[in-house]
Amino acid sequence: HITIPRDYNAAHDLIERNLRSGRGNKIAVIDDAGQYTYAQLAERVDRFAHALGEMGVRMEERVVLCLLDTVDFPTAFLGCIKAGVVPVPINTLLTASDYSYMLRDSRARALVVSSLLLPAFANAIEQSPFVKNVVVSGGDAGVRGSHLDFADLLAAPRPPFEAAPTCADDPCFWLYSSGSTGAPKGTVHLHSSLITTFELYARPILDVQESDVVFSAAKLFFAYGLGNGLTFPLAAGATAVLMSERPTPASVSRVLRRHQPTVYCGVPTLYASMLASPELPGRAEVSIRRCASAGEALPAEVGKRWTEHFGVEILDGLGSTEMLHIFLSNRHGEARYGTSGKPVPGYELRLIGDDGEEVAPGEPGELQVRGPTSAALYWNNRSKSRDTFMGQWTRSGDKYSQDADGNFAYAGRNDDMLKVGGIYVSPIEVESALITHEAVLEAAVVGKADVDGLIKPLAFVVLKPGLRPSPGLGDELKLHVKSKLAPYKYPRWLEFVDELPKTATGKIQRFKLRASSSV
Ligand code: 3SK
Repeated sequence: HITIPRDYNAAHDLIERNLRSGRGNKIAVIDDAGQYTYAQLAERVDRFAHALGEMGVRMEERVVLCLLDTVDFPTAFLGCIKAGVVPVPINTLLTASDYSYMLRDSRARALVVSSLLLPAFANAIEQSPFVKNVVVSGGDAGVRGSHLDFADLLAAPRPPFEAAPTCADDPCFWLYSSGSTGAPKGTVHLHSSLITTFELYARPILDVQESDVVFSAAKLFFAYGLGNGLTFPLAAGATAVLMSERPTPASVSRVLRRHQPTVYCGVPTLYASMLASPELPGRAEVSIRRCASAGEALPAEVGKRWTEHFGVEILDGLGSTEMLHIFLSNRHGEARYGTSGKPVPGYELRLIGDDGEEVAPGEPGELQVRGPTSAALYWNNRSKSRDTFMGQWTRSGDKYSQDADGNFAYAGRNDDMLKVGGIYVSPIEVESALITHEAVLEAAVVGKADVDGLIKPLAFVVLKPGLRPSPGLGDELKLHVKSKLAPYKYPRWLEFVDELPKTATGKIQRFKLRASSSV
């Protein structure tokens, strides 16, 4: 049972517990450019909180953060929270139109953005009636006229910043969550939730300790990465390693060798590609003692091969943006590969069938979860909030079954969403991008497992009358999707068909396409 006082500020807690425990001189964060002690991080957070006030950003207003993983992320995220301002970290891989939507939907008063990502915001900033300040991180001399430079904001000494008088149930930060239809939903999380994910999952299950060096290949803008790479190390008084680069076998292996993390958090696609890579470090070259995986179900073979190589199990688990972090997980010393393990104590799970009742033992059903870290609501979306947050229970959208030993195994999605490299992809969004190509009459997208058993998009395309399929056209269509959407969403395979299977009412029968694939 976790007791959090009513008057509570999450950023103040995550920093202050370390200063109080004499960890001021301990390294809190290592990034590509340097390292920062807990005292330095505290100072940066306070200076950023002061700067928000000077920009005219007030308590409860939102600030969008589109930041690569450097020390500026925890600085801005915690600085906002300490000031009672609500940070909204967003995916750094999205398109200009996604960003336009998020700036308008959140009504963010300010945007904090990495200089490399700024060009994608040009129109979004201009079109937003709400954004008053743009702060650019890592901008060197490139920060333009009215934009502010992150480093300049932190340059001058300031007095300690007194944390805003927030309470445990106040909105603390948002994360955007996507569904198969409709725009992404701003998922509103409360101050009590960050530390609760540490107390329920990271301390007892992942076993994060003060002596650990923690590295998350999943980025901080994901709920999974935010916990692994920021909340957990700070809550434990450990050291977080941040890497701004895209996680690839080469970049991750470099971090494992250079910084010797003891806790490593990845996603199945990356575990699989590392195992196939010549860059994979040998067991004696690394110090990992705990590994976690989430984002999509970990294929059993990938888990077994990793354990054979490093002598460390991967603790595969399931979480969600709505529940903030992992609520179902394997345990150290008893990982059951091919399953997501058992409920994390503090969370309750149930499997619901189509009739609305709990399913019989062994049968698949929709996984619903009850626990203290559930988000409060989706911003400005009453109907989807009511559909997902049903009082005490939150719907996961995933189908699971439970075996006789109590382990839960993934059995597919309730909707048509795909998880690609741990990130949700809506097939409808990919289809919509395909049909903007002049050659395409209709398209349907489903998930297909690759050689490692990991899901990637497969597109079925009907061409306009008179056009002939060719490999060249297939490649062109893949490139076309890449140019319209975040690149990870493009179809890895494409099949030309004469028509799509449909119901009498015109709905695409995706299950028939899944069964019919010839690639
Ligand atoms: O995808 C997951 O399993 C996950 C885990 C932790 C936090 C958020 C998510 C979506």
